[in-house]
Amino acid sequence: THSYTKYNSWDKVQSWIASISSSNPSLISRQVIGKTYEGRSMTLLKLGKKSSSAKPAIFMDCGIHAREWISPAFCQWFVKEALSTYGKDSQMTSLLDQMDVYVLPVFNIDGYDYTHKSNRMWRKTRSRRSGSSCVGADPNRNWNAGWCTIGASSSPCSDTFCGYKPESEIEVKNVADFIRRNKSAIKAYITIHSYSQLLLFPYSYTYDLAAHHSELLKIAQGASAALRRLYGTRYTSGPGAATIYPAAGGSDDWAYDLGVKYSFTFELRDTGRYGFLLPESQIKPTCEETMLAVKYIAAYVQKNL
Ligand code: 0X9
Ligand code: ZN
Ligand code: ZN
Repeated sequence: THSYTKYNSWDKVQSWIASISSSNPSLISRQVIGKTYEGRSMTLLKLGKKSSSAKPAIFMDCGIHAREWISPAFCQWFVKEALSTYGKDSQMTSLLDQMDVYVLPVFNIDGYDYTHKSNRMWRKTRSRRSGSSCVGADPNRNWNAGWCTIGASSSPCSDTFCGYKPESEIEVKNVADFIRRNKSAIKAYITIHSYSQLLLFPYSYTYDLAAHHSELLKIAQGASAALRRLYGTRYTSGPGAATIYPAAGGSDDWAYDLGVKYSFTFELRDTGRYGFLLPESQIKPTCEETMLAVKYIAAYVQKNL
């Protein structure tokens, strides 16, 4: 059975998606944006009060990397909190009245399933191609943003394989197509990874500063401060290249260059003691503190529509 304080298997997340979206039709709806390489449906949740006019939106995905289990746990937590605090928390109420929040609970479903059944440390997709016995590409090196120029590998066996071409991974193409189709509505892109306790923004494919560098830094620092207030967890904010490492083909840089100005990558807990194997006892505190940072960003975006 599904639990917000456990790492749920894909089967459990899938039935949770079905039940939560039918439980509250006035605040949540779902749409399939395509299938994964292995044929699983990628279901996107849309949170927000229905409106007669077009609403601006925030897009958030979790689970780009298969082994980063705290990430899908956060997306599930976010959906639960949004639904249960709408009408009680003034910020959440105003956010969902004015904007839609798209949540993709698990981006790399095939990889996530594989980490539950075969190899806990798998990172990539599970695509195959004739000519190589190695499986998968890194779905955070496969976007068309300085693709495969730095911090990515053209070797199919590498964990940071950039793929055969930009958007060669069907999961990346499905999400990129959705964001392109809804480009005029989408004002912010948030992607959740682990671990290292960082709040990153463009660029990662170059050391050049983004045109909106100082505004993005200010937002990231404000969000990190809000997060820290709950349990004292320290985050570092900055552009990807200088803060973690240069790495091209990432979703954050792609969304930013498409015109989504507020583009952020979270690297959740911890700083390496447990790494990807973050104990389930840390799901609740991690999600509670991360909510504060995501809500900080959402409030900023809302104020600056
Ligand atoms: O390397 C990554 O894709 C991310 N770190 S992780 O340990 N979760 O794999 C950082 C992504 C930062 N953004 C870009 N490189 N575009
Ligand atoms: Zn468990
Ligand atoms: Zn990651």
